[in-house]
Amino acid sequence: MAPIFATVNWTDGTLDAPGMRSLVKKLGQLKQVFSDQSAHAQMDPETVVYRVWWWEPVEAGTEGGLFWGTTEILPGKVGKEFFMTHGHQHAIRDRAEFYGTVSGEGMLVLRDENGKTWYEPMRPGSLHYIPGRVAHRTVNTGEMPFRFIASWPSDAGHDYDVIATEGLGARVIEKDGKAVFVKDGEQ
Ligand code: M6P
Ligand code: ZN
Repeated sequence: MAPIFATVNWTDGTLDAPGMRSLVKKLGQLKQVFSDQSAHAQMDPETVVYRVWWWEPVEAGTEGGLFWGTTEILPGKVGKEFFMTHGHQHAIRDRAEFYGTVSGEGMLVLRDENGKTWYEPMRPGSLHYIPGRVAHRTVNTGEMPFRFIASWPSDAGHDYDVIATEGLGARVIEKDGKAVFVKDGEQ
């Protein structure tokens, strides 16, 4: 087998890998995920919220393989709600994932299949194990770009339906200059 070679810059998370893929998510594509629809309507839909660069050393769907990626969420808010990823659970439900923070500050919001919602603070160096069957989303709670590395199984897939129908059961908003995790139904 030919050697598979890629490099990651551990200081800023940038990745250089063969056939690297990338995506950009703009505000216009994230209308449903933010709660303040009127604030969203007043913002430029072309505003970049986050970018992902990732490496697929094996074909998507391969059982037993792994992917590796860097995500950057820009600083910003829609109303009082901080910029965040769409959020997903894995199409193959029992697949787990690692997140490791490179720079900036954020929160990892998690929701299990029983509807229990919680979060883990993300700071440079923090490492997060996301178990299977747990939906997840990341939020930039700081004033700088927030970057983290992720590694997930190549057959995990993404299921965005849970976010569209039920959300994650909590939101991260700014209150008195601080990022606060507020469960649905709480003030
Ligand atoms: C991380 C990984 C990716 C995911 C990305 C953005 O890099 O979990 O699999 O695609 O975050 O998250 P989302 O797919 O929810 O927009
Ligand atoms: Zn995932």
